[in-house]
Amino acid sequence: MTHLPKFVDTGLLRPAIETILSSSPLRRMETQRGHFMSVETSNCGSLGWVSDRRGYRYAEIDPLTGEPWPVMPELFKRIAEKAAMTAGFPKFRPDSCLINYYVPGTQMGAHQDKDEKDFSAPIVSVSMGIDARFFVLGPERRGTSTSVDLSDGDVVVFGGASRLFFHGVRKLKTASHEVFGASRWNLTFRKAG
Ligand code: MD6
Ligand code: FE
Repeated sequence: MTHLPKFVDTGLLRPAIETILSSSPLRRMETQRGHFMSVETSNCGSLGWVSDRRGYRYAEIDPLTGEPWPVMPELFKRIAEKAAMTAGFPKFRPDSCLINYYVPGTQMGAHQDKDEKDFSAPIVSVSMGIDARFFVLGPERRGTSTSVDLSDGDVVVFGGASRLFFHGVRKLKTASHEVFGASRWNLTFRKAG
């Protein structure tokens, strides 16, 4: 795992996110067990990550709108590819960007990202807004975790051995960011198809 602190000027991303969400709004996805995630989610790119009572998968169509997901902005691609290159993955070409929206009190449980076809491609994550404590386990869900505090503009690249490590986000503390207010955004870029 590579942590690139302050790699992105996130203010530049905000208008693009607003445009995406005006077509494919944020929503809370249901899990196979019938719980709703606390984090709100949308996607852009040719494939989007979805979860419902049938499980997790990538879909070409947004189930909320019945339309394809919004196109991935060139700016997003450039940032993701540059971060991947910096971390040693020069061939990374994302076809999917998952947008997660957190407010204080929300969290993301320990999970593995394994719905993509090719695990040789990394996942690039961009954090915006208030800080979060990201935790990383290993190839199994148990054991002691390593923590990384992620701030606005930080990028994490999960590739190679860490690609399938379990990880998550601890419950967000109350905080406010000058541009994003009491919220955190995370973009994860994937080669899903
Ligand atoms: C988050 N990130 O930071 C959640 N997954 O809000 C992830 O789940 C993640 O940061 C794969 C690779 C990098 C990540
Ligand atoms: Fe993940």
